[in-house]
Amino acid sequence: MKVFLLCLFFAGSMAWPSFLSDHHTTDLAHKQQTVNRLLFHINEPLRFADLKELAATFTPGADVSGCKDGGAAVKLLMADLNDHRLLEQHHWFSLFNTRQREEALMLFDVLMSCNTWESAVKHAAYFREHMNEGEFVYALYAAVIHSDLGAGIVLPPLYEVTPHMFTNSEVINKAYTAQMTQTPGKFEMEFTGSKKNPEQRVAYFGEDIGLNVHHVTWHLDFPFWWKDSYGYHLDRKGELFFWAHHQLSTRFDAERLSNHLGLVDELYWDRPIVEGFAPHTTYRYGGEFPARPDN
Ligand SMILES: [Cu+2]
Repeated sequence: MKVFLLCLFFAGSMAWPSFLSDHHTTDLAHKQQTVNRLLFHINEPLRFADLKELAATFTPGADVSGCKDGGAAVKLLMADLNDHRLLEQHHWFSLFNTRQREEALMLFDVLMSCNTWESAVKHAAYFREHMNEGEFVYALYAAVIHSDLGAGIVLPPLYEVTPHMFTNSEVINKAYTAQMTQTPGKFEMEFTGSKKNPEQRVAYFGEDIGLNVHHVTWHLDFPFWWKDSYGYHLDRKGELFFWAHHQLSTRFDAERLSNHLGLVDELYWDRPIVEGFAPHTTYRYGGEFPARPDN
């Protein structure tokens, strides 16, 4: 009987995902690995057995002992999920679409409400399989940055997770062909626009991938939608917003002057923008980023 019980115990501990049962696996390196795995091939189902199993067996809202808010946030999100009100998967996501942002922030609320790493991973694994990928990525990034549970984790640069948003469709198409024909290749990305356009001289600045990922990461550090009820105050958020963008536009002006171009034109909501822009980037699902013709 003792042997039988012992066997049961071992079988039980084997069935429980290893990264949750062993306290050693919630060290920083394993937390980092879990975040990397949650983001790996974001448009495909989870492919790591532990996370896959969690997503299939965990029912958010059923046991709210892992939630600081008594399950308020997760119940709100589950109600919309069960009523099929959430944005489908394989659909474009924009933070500036009010409803889509609302949904992403509902998940952010859930992740912020988790009182342990284990609870956060269970919720993240489940909602990765049930929510729009863009909303999931945004919520996870914001939560890793702003929750105490994410301290020390290095988020992968977004061009690795959503390369379509940083890469010209010309290169993306070549990459698909390379994949389909199993022919590895190295593809140079050109800046957008015609070389005849003088603005092309500063394309290296506006289209710099590192600078763009810095910009989006800055906005994740100081989100415009932040509320102090998330747990702390983002000190001097407006001042920092002005400072960061002033730095960017001043440096852009300096680059323009160095390339025999005038300072950047002032922007008015009610006046047309003269210089058009065709980003040549695409949504993973849902077509091309809109282009703006010259005025
Ligand atoms: Cu900005």
